[in-house]
Amino acid sequence: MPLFAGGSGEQPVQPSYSVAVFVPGVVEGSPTYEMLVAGVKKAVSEAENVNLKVVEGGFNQAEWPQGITSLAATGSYDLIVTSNPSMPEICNEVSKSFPDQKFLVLDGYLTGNKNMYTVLFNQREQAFLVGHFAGLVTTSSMKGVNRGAKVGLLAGQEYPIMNNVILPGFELGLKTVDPKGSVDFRVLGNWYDAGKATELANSMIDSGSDVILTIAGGGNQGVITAARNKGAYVLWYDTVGYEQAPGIVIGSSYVLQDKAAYEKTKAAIDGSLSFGNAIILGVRDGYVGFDTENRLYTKNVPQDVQDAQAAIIARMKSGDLKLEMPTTF
Ligand code: RBF
Repeated sequence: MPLFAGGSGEQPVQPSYSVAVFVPGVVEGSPTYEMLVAGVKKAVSEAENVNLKVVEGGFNQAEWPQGITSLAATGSYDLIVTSNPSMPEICNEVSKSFPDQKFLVLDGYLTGNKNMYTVLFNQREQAFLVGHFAGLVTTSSMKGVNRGAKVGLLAGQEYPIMNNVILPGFELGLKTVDPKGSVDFRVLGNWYDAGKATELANSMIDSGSDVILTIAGGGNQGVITAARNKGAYVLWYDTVGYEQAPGIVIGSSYVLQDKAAYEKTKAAIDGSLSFGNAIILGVRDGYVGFDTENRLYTKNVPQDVQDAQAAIIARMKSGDLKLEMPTTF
């Protein structure tokens, strides 16, 4: 930071620590990034004299390495915080040119960089739980549910964790309920186009999906629109989403990315974060789950479906059902 900010003659307050958040995309509409920013903000607001800058990197992914480089090149930030599975590699590259820069990367995994700390969530457990619930819904007698056990998954884009962890985890959960179940997997191609998401969701519903998991950022709203028009159901993924569309968003998993962002940023500010480590947080740690408490869930989901979902969650919590998160995808 410049030592003398302003020229008013007042004694400038030198921040004791500076944090930059790089959002690879835009904050609005993406639950995972909303939680990232909220968590870091909370940690900064509780600390004394800590600076925070939030930068939106936009949807052009080719520009992200330059965005991280620009932040590191200022030399002004003690910590750069970011999130998504592509960011550890990008930060690792930038780290080679700025060997003093520290990074905290959420929703990603990388070992072997002494200046980086990564937090990965067990998305295999998360996708399994929501897939299991999709199976219960599609085989139920709930209003609007058709014969057959076809369910949808709409992804913003394809990436290794999506293709090799989330999709298979979702499918495994579904097939645990009905071995004949199938997933209609579609890709939006971006993380913002709600109009195109409505078209894709319409097509999924028309070809037999009665419940759709949407992991598409701002595109998620388009899936709600289609489901509302056609009498289908939506499953939310990163944050508890029942309030998004009561009675339509019928099930929701969550990751406590806000809590993790808060705790790890706070530790970095305190000087107690052990950079060089990569951790994985899952159901048994309390950072991944499926929300069965929300009143819109208990009101709109039939009791037998609730009971069956509660039973699988209990098996995962007790350790009876184990789904390891891979670290190579
Ligand atoms: N998720 C979002 O909600 N919004 C985004 O803009 C977004 N952009 C992503 C970009 C890349 C390159 C990758 C690999 C993932 C992105 N995700 C995004 C997905 C996010 O990291 C996470 O996997 C999902 O939110 C599921 O937890």
